[in-house]
Amino acid sequence: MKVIDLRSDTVTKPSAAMRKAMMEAEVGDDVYGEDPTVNRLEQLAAELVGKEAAVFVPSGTMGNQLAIMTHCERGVEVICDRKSHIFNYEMAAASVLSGVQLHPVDDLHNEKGIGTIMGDFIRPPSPFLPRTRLVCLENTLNADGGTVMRPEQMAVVYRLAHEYGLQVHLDGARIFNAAVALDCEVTDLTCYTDSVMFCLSKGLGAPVGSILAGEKTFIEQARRYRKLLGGGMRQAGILAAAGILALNNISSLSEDHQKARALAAALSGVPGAKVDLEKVETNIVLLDLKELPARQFLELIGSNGVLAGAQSCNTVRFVTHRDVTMDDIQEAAEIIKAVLCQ
Ligand code: TLP
Repeated sequence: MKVIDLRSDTVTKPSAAMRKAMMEAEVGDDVYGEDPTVNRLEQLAAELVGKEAAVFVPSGTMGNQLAIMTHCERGVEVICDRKSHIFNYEMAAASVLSGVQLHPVDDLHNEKGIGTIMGDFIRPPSPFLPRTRLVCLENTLNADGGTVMRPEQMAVVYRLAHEYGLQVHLDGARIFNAAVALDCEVTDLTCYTDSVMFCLSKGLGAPVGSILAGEKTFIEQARRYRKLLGGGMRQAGILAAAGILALNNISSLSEDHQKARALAAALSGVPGAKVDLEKVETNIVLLDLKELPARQFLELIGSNGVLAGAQSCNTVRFVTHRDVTMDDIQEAAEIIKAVLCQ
């Protein structure tokens, strides 16, 4: 049976060109800093996001956790959005690995939240309170349906954070989706951050790998922590070669956004479910199933060849990507509608 896999953009497989580049990659021992392909990727990536330096890491999770570990000492607090990946999907790693406390904020990413981080969430000096050290933003915000934070919004957080002596880390797993959706340079967004993580392994199509970028001294320390966590990868040029090619796929992310809009449009108005078209800004579609449990719905569409993920008890997530075509999307929409109408 044909399968249309919309669980995540992480399911994208390396192209033939990537596999060839991987096979032919010039490699060395990256723990000694001697892998020319990794070095090239790190340099390209740092330039792309407008930072001094970058380090290649096995996953987005490791990139975010290295950032937290490097920015923070034990016992401090990190402000993040309640919907953020760092708070919900990283296995409490910030507490386990860095000994920090995450302080989740509702709607950190909109105007309302930007005001409240100042008023209520940055701790005043006190012998009883932890010190606030870092603000983590996420653009696009995955669990909100891939919504985009605009440069003006990021600027407000950045300026306020710096006024209070805090640093700003961006979980930019899908930052290029945000830049493409906003039709701006990625540096128009990353300039309002002290560090940024982005994933090569999602919509950009690399099989493995993410980047953490920031100031030179910050990346030097993060590199030490990468080794501490077992992320020193030796002849990683084989992976970096695919990562370099993945950087060519940035502009085509707009096609993934068109596919998401097409899916959302096809599903809008279907009985028994609701999709908020205005929130479909990038490559993620959230479908509110109202009464129907997400698990039951996923089994039904799965048995007809469409895969998606549960976002909550009654909400499912579809993620569009380069390995599904517009025809696949129309086919998936028909299957989903048939399941909802039965
Ligand atoms: N997200 C995955 C799942 O973990 C939910 C997905 O399918 O979307 N930040 C953000 C915003 C992410 O969406 C992800 C992965 C990560 C970090 C972590 O990246 P990896 O999976 O490489 O550790």
